[in-house]
Amino acid sequence: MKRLKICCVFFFLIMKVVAQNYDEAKVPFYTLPELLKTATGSKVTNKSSWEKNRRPEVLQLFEKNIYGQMPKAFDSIHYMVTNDVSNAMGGKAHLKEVTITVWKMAKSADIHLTMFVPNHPKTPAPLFLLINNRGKRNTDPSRDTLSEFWPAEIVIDSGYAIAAFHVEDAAPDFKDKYQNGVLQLYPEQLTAANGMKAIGAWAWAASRALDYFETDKAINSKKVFIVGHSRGGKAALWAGAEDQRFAMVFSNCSGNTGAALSRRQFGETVKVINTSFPHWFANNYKKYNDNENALPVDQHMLIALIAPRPVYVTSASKDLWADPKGSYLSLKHAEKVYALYKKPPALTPTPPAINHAIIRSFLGYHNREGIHNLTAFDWNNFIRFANYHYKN
Ligand code: GTR
Repeated sequence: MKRLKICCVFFFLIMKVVAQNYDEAKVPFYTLPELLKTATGSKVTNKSSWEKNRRPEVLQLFEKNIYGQMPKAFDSIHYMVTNDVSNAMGGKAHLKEVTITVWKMAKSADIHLTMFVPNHPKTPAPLFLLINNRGKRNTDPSRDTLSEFWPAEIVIDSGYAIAAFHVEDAAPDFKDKYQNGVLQLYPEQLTAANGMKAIGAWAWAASRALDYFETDKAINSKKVFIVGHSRGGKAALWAGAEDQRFAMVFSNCSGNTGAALSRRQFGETVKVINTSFPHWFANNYKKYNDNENALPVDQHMLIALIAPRPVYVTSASKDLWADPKGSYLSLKHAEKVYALYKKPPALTPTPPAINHAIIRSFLGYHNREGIHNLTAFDWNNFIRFANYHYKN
């Protein structure tokens, strides 16, 4: 019986992958919603009207229809350093583990942060914060386990601090358990059609980590970069859109409802993601199953919300499920908002060759050869991109 069940699940997964479109010729004709026109039809021609009129509108459309609201209020926040090793990594870094506790209406939620800060130079360090959606071993504070997913040594050697928290603290990644994290502080979200769910909760937690960095003198909190892979990459983009304190965003293989344009329906679609992961997005998003053209936004507008801050998107050549071309097109279509800031990105008209990174641009991109993953190749390019922008 058990074997039959496993076979059925396996068959279902295969069918799901096979049923998706991977043929460029079959991408439907689509028209993207207008980025630079307000709901009342006026044209947006400069950054002040983008910031005052259009940006808030677009942000609200994402909140209402896709990621849910981002609750801002809580009663108090406390930080407790639970482990402090000033000579970690053979003396080159300072390890801190910090528990962030947020209280609201006598309920609390804990987010556990692991971070390494370079010991030299002694100036406040810019920092990469990873939303970790994989095993906790990937961010091992003891460094007994090393992982390319969070290559702390490489980042420290490049002069940056690195930190991570696990998504489970913010919202366990299961449809019947996601409520058991920060959503305990916001129970009204669980029933609202535009309520925050797991991806929103992960982004919310990233902002609480940033609240902590603002109190830590070893960190340059004006230079905190948010990083996420896949589902974490979706949350990283959302965190960057919602919280303008994040100085840069790195979204790795984030695919559908991340960097990829939904209207292309290439690889994973809105219906597939809402069916497999009903706990990720607001209930309203389900209205767009098989109905992408009715969305009042598409994902290029999410990237535009991060302007003028630099955004780096990656794909992997074998990860068609996450639509590499659709991810590049999102960046391309977001360019016009960067242009309002006189920061025209230097994206080529078509996606660059595999393994070629576009670094010297406000919108950066590479398509790494290989499968869906976050690797040292990706991180090395993140560092190059950060060096380019940070040192300028
Ligand atoms: C897949 C999902 C993707 C992506 C990925 C991941 O199953 O369809 O949207 O988020 O998981 O997080 O690795």
